[in-house]
Amino acid sequence: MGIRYDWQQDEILAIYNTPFLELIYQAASVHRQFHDPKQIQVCKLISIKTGGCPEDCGYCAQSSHYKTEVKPEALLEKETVISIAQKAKETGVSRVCMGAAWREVRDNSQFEEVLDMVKDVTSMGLEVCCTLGMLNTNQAKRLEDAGLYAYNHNLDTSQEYYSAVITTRTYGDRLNTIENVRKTHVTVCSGGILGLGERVEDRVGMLYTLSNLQPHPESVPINILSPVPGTPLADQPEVTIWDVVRMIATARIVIPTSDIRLSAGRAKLSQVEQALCFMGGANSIFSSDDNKMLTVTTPCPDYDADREMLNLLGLEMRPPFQKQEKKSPALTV
Ligand code: SAM
Ligand code: DTB
Ligand code: SF4
Repeated sequence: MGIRYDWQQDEILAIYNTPFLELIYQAASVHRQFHDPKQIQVCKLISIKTGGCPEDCGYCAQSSHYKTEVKPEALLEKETVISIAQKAKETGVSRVCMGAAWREVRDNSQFEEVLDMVKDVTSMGLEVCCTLGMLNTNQAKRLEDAGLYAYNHNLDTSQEYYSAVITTRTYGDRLNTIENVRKTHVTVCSGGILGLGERVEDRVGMLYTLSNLQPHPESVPINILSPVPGTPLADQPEVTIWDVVRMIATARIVIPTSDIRLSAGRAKLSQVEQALCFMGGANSIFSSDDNKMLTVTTPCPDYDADREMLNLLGLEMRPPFQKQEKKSPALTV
């Protein structure tokens, strides 16, 4: 089957509801058509600016609207970022993602510092991703000029459910930033979270929007909510492993050529559960040396544990810049 940009919601729902073993078989087959199933890309997150965010995302430890254990910190020094990236590179990590708890990028000295970090970490031979909130076209172009490989901007859930989770921006704002990134050669990373109290139709709705973007986002992170005390979504029921694998497998089938990243919440999964996710088409993980994703509220398995798991499963770490899309086609809109 080829790549489609016209998936309908009822088709995606039917895939999601396929009997479990049939679903992972189909997803594994699609995975083998477009990817080397032995390879997993290992990424390292760096929170370059933690906490104090003006947005009210109902799941987030870094929003200033909620009282959580995360306290605002200053922008990291470039030297600190480089030394974390260096250590990550030595362990086989091929992509570094720098996150800032900002509503949007501003044209100020902090942005200049981030551009400098992008330039230096890129020159170490690593794929660099940034997630800095909303961007205009000019800011996207400046990141491109600094060498940025990818920009992460998640849709998180369906258009219909979005306002139940976040009120300080709209789904349209999100799509607009993704469009601005698409006017450059920077690749797009966009996915979402399971466990926000959404219905299956909202998971399908998110995949509907992502799979109808042309080109598809080259990277699709699937996060499992890491409940943060003090946030409105602290007491949501846990997502089952069956739902996690269904979501990954459905994403793999409708967005076949992209990387599907098993992201936040992986620390809760056993090796067997993670193996099911890889079988269902996940081909990337985040790993860490400090046991956290961006903040202490969300644990992350460490490099040693992940090396052991990959060895056990006979999987290898993908080197940087292996995907043929490398630089996505810039859209002239
Ligand atoms: N401020 C930027 C933004 O929102 O675009 C970037 C950082 S934000 C932490 C990146 C993504 O992390 C969010 O879109 C969300 O999908 C995910 N995330 C944040 N908190 C989470 C949590 N508690 N559990 C799971 N995923 C989470
Ligand atoms: C994404 O979708 N997941 C990563 C990355 N993009 C930036 C972040 C997960 C953050 C988990 C929340 C925390 O660490 O506080
Ligand atoms: Fe801010 Fe991003 Fe957290 Fe939302 S998810 S509160 S935008 S850091």
